[in-house]
Amino acid sequence: MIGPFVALATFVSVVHAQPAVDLLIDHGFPSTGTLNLNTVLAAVTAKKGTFHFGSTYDTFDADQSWFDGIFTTFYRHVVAENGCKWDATEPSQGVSSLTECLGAQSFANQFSNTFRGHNTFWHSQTPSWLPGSFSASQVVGTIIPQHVQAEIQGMGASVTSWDVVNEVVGDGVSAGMTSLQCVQNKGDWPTVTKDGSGVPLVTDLSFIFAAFKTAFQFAGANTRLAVNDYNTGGAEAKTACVINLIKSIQANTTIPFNRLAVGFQSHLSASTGGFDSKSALASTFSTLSALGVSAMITEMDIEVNANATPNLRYQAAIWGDYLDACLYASNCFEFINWDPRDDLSWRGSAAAATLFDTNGNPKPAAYEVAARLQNFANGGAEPCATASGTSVCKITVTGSSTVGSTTTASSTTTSASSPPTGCVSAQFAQCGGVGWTGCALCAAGTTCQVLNPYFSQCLT
Ligand code: 9MR
Repeated sequence: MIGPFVALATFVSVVHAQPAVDLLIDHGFPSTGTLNLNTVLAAVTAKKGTFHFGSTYDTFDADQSWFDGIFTTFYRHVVAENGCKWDATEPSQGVSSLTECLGAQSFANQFSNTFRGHNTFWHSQTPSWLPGSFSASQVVGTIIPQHVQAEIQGMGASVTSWDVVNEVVGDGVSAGMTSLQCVQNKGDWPTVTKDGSGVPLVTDLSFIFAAFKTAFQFAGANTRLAVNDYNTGGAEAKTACVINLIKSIQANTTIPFNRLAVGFQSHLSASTGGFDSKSALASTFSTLSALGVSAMITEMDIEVNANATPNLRYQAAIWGDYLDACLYASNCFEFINWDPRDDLSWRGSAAAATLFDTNGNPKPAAYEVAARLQNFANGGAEPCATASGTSVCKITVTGSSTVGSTTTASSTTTSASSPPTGCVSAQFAQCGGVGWTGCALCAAGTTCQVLNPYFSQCLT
């Protein structure tokens, strides 16, 4: 987890030894070669009803051909890294300018990706005409509703979710604070005249309610409306704040809980205290589920202390645990990785914080993510919390799940359980792939053809 975001954030990296970890890629799931998630993501979507896995894109990103490829085969959901923020979308008061935001959405459409919106309100990346220039009643009554309406209407009903408010909770919050105290603790516009000024402006939560009311009025019927924040997910006081804030929003806007969501940004570090445990995430997601509220991982990246194999394996374990927390939760349908490769990351190349290296090649975390998706799609048991290290978690892959017999950390199982004999798969049915335990024989006139390591199909 990292500290508050400022334009040029500096980070204090504390060097911690990372534990040895056990991964699915140690147990028969591919750890080399080309990755194509299309089949497995379709299978995950079929199981969960809906599921979106993606990354950031802006129209001004360089290396377009790499983006074209990776958003065709791996990331299948787009969020504009910057193009939908207030400075881009309303550069002059009352003038809606959605060129960059629409450009990112059009890129998504071009490659049959889905698209999510980030964001309609943030104290940062505001246009220069805004903070410090208006009264509380102008901000709440006019400025915010106009902006939210123009952006959400302009982007259309297909947007899967909107970060209606981004980073409105303070970093110095403590247990037991009210939603208002949580938000006032932030000390940024518009609860003060401008960021850090200390002079009160909006003295209640009306600016947040105004944003949500407008979003609800103009968003698509299936679009989830989120409170998005960092250093949240587990038992932190800040997590309690976002949950309480969701309850306040529901109570004051009458937006149904099932249209609301909490976005857990998840800017993490692969070091002790740099991330939440899977059980803590599961507990938080379950609290939200009991309300009917969705949970989403919205900006995942993980800084490593060194770009070396043990660190990258630790990174893979944390990524895998966060993904499993989402996959196995009944209310988590979006998982977004912030920046698609290391040299494009806002955390800098040296942080090696993404799934792909500076040459655009998949890192261990990318293979592990593919494996977790496949394990889930196959109906495999949920792996234990791998980031807690091998002294606590050795993955057990049972015969009834996906990749063969029970294993320990030191053993490797590379093949599926023996497929049943005597059964035949019809044309177009699956007949093999990592973890496949069904029929391996194909109907007459078809043969079992390998489409990717995870999926072989009976084809003519
Ligand atoms: O990744 C974004 C970077 O390109 C921008 O310069 C920065 C400006 O503050 O915002 C980054 O994205 C942030 C996101 O919008 C909100 N959560 C924190 C992200 C990283 O700072």
